[in-house]
Amino acid sequence: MTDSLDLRRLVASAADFDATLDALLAWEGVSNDQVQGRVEQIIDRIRHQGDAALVQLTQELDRHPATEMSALEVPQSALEAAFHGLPAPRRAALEAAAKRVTAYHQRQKQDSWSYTEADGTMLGQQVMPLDRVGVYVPGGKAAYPSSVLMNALPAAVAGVKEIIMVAPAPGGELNPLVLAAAWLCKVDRFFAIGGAQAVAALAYGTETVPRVDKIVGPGNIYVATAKRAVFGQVGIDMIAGPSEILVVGDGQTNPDWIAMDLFSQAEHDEEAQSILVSWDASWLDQVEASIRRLLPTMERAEIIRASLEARGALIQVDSPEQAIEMINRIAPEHLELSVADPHSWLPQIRHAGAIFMGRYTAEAIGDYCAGPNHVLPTSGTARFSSPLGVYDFQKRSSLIFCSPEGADHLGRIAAELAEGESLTAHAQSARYRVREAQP
Ligand code: HSO
Ligand code: ZN
Repeated sequence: MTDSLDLRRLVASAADFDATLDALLAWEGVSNDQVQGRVEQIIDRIRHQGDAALVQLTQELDRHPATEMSALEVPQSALEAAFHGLPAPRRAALEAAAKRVTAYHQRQKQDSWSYTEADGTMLGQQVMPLDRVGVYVPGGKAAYPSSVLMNALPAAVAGVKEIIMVAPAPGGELNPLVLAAAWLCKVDRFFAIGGAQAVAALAYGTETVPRVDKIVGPGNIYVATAKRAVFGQVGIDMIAGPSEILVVGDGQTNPDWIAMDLFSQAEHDEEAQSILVSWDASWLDQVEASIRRLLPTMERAEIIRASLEARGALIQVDSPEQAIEMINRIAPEHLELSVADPHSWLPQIRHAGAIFMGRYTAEAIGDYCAGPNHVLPTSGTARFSSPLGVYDFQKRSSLIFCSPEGADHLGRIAAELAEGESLTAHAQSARYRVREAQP
């Protein structure tokens, strides 16, 4: 029953608060011995039997009717048809979102750089895009066209030469909005494959699926386990946990807005986490009343309720300073600062995937069309990692050019150190280019 919602209310000054919050934030992550074993078998089959295994596994696991690999590739004409088949407003919204996401990401592009020393020696860094990238798009509940844009567009902006997209097609069915988004992002090839078998095909290549250099995109436990397993053979992005939002409010925002912001992440899945923090206890009461009133009206009421009961909380703190401590401790994927002057808060916020500033900034805007990426560090990993971006599809090579003078100067230093390491070939190699050592 949605009206018997069991909502957690915590007070930060309570004696057991720290332990309660730690337990609430704990996230097991994805790992499971049984899944691990199954995934290893699948990877092995794809490595050794290529297309044949891929077709077989896709038939078995996705109930896809295809009997050969060519039937698992979605032609560009089908992507284009899906795009043109969208209702005009949906197509326009997708285009507007793609344009804004592209514009934002263009700013992230890193350029090569170098500097030249007085003796003509030059040092630098050359930045190049990855050659080929695989983008995994999940099926089922999480088949988000917005994620197609968020994963493929930064790669395109980086200049990746070839983008291969994969998405499972249960029963042979693909989400037309996903295909349309793939067309809009100019994805080079699209395969209707999924699960660990798709990850393995991308990592090792088959007769038909080209081997990629990096695999990005969210997926279920099989996909996440497979990505971990192939890491090293290829690059991977982060392994995403359930979606999270932390809203901090000063008590002046419409409580219904805040309730809906909490719902917006809770509706992703039962394990999503929505937390509200404020120093205004009566406003927390008002938001709680909004939550209770609005929840039964939601299409995904049961998922929202399960998420709020399992992992949600309304937390009363003493002060804005204590709210800031809470933010940095939680290191949320999404932080909403529903306060009068969010700009003044920024210097103190050390850990958050994305910061939504002010009463008018709904987190949902960032999920779709503001411009920044919606692939963000979850489960406290904002302590050490960043949103998916163009930089994830670029790599760097160091550049060193020695002038004859530089070779002389640096050769002496290198030779001295090489001798200290008893590496005489190193020492001699450097010394050959030292002037006085030359014949
Ligand atoms: N909020 C999700 C992304 C998303 N939302 C896709 C809607 N569609 C990432 O945490
Ligand atoms: Zn979302």
